[in-house]
Amino acid sequence: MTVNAHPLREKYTRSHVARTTTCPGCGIGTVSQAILRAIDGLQLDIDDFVFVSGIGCSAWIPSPFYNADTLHTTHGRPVAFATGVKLGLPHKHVMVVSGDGDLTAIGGNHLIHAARRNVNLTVVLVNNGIYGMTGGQTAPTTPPGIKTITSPYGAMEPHFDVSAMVSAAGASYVARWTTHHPRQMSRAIRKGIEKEGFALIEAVSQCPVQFGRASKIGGAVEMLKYFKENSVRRDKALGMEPEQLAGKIVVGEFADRRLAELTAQWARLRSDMAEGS
Ligand SMILES: Cc1ncc(C[n+]2csc(CCOP(=O)(O)OP(=O)(O)O)c2C)c(N)n1
Ligand code: SF4
Ligand SMILES: [Mg+2]
Repeated sequence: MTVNAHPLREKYTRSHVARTTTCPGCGIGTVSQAILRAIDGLQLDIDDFVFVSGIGCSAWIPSPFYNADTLHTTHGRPVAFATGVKLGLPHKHVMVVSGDGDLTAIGGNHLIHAARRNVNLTVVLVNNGIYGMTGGQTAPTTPPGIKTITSPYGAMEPHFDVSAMVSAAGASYVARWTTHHPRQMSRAIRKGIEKEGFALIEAVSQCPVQFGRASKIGGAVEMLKYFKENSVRRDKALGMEPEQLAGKIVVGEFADRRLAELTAQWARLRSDMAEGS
C-alpha cells in the first residue's frame, strides 16, 4: 500500500526513523505540525535550528524525528541546556520542546529564571495536564478536581497558570492555545521564533490515554470538544470574575514586549571589551 506523505514530513523529518512514538489521538502530532508550519511559513532552514527537549512523551516531538540538530537531555533540564547552546551559538534559533511536567515541575526553576534573564529561546511547552509517559500521575498543571491515577478523588492542589507565571517572570512573548486552535498555535510559534527574547508558547494538548481516561472526559474527540467548549479568549477573560473562569482555559497572548535580551547583552559586552572601552 502506498501512503501519501505529508509535505512537511517529507521536508523536515528524517525518513529513516520510525514515524511516531505516540498513542493514537494524542495531541502531540498537532503541536509538531504547528511547529513545522511556523518554520516553513517563515521560510527558515531547519539546519539553522537546534531543538532541545527533556524527558516525556512531548520531548519526543523533535528528537529523533526532525532532520536538524536535536539535543535530548535529562528530565527537567532542557532550558538549562538550551541557554548554554544559545550563548555558545547565538546565530542559531534554539527551540525547546517539552512537557508540562518536565518544564514546570522538576524544571520549573530553569523555566522562570530563563524568562527572567530573557534569553532568546522559543519554548513550546506541551501542557497535557499530566505526566503522560510515566503512567498519568498528577502534575503541577493538573486542574483542581481532575481525577488521575495519583488523585483518584480529584486533584486537591491548585495548579500553575503557566502562561501567567512565565509572563510575570519577565518573558518577552507568551501565548497559550489548544490543539483545537492549530492555526493560532502555529502563528504564535512563528511570533515566538521571530521575537528577540524569551518566548513561551503553551500548547494545551490532549493525552486521551492518561488524562482523558482517568478524568472521564473521554478520548481524543471528546477532549478536543472539551477544549473548544471551555476556551475563553484572553481579552474576554480580562472582564470576567474568577468564579466565571473556574475550569476555563484562557487562550491568546499574555505578553508581547521588547526587553533587554541576554545574548545581545553579552555580545555587546564582548565587543566593548575588545575595543578596550
Ligand atoms: C530525574 C528524573 N525523575 C523522574 C523521571 C521520570 N519521568 C520521566 S518523564 C516524567 C514526566 C513526564 O511528564 P511531562 O513532562 O508532562 O511529559 P508528557 O509525557 O506528559 O508529555 C517523569 C516523572 C526521570 N526520567 N528522571
Ligand atoms: S501517553 Fe498521552 S501524552 Fe503520551 S503519547 Fe500517549 S496520549 Fe500522548
Ligand atoms: Mg505532560
